[in-house]
Amino acid sequence: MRTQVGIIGAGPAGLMLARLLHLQGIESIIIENRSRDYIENRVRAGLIEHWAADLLADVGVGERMKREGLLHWGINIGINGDLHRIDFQKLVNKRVTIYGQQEVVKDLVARRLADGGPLLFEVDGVGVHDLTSERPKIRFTHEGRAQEIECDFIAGCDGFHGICRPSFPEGVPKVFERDYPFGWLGILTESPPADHELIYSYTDRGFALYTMRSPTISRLYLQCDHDEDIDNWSDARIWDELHKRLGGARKLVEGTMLQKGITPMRSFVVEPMQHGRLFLAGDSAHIVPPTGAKGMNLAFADVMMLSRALEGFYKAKNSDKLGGYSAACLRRVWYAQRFSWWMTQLMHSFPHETPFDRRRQISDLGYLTSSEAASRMLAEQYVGLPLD
Ligand code: RFL
Ligand code: PHB
Repeated sequence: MRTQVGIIGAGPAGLMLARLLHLQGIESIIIENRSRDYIENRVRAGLIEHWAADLLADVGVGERMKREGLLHWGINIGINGDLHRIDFQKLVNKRVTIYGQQEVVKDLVARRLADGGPLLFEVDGVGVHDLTSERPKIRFTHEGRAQEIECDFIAGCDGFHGICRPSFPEGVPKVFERDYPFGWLGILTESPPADHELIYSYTDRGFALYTMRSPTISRLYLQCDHDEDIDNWSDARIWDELHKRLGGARKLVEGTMLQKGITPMRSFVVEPMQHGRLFLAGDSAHIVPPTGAKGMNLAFADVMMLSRALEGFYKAKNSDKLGGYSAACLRRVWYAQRFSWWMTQLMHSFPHETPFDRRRQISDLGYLTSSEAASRMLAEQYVGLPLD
């Protein structure tokens, strides 16, 4: 096979890139190692920044999001049960959209198939080759047959555990990372949300987040140990802890659990995000802890940059933007890293923390929720900085 851009991974990054390229008349082939059913039902992100929701609508995949997504013009910050609202509308006149990542993926897959594909599922043994030549290649097996795609460029959109980042030559990439001594236990439940907007709840028992997917489905997270075993958490124990960390400020209605799982918390960046003709985008290049709700949004920002750079190459025969891709992405990536780290250290309890540390967090939260300047600083970053 032969194409202009070979895309590895059909997550938000790979699917959005394919759509952006299609709109510019640039060909691509997407390969994905999981099944369509698997990627369309993987429960992950839920919060879409203002510009990213506009992007989904602009590229023609926003119709269902506009119908089913929830527009939020603020969030609540709980400090040991006291709720304080941060009013995005007043502070920055922007909103965020609540709409599940798996719904975004479904909409993008449907669009891709309507565009005529190609999108190959359940590929195996993927490898990338000749990255510094003008004809990089992707080799894999599909339906039992060995395949090769000869490309002009390869987009590594294969997530944190993919094969693209490890294909950089040893010693080329620099890694910057931080692990956190806790994880998030997340549940999806058939019950109405505690509030019509999100509640980020700081408590002496640890952090909890009360979010949602619809007026009848809640998505709830509890800070837990980083090596926690989900089997130690019965449904009753999860609900008990969620009630306690909400602190009586709102009523939490219990319902059937549709899904539960534990997510580790990590900050990670690889620099540069490109090697030869391989360009990384999304989680393959960086991971943020979910406290700032930035991961999927960053994936969209990367592929916007990449599609502009590829457009420059094909339409204006200019490689400058391709050469500057990594540097252009990393500016935004580090803003999001800093914000996500800041939200995380502000909201969670840490092992070995001292009473001084707790007082400092409470004072930080008090300032954040009472100073208009501090609230605006949070709001501006939370709704998403504009794309360069
Ligand atoms: P993905 O979604 O991991 O997609 C990568 C795809 O590549 C496939 N793949 C391969 N395909 C072919 N060959 C191989 N060798 C391959 N190896 C892997 C995988 O099967 C997969 O389909 O990466 P992408 O596209 O970069 O998207 C990133 C987002 O998924 C991620 O950043 C977000 O989910 C992060 N995140 C959030 N982001 C937000 O913007 N807002 C949120 O509210 C938010 N909440 C969250 C989150 C992530 C969470 N977890 C579970 C990590 C909440 C949680 C709990
Ligand atoms: C979600 O709705 O899953 C969600 C929202 C905000 C976050 C993380 C996850 O910070």
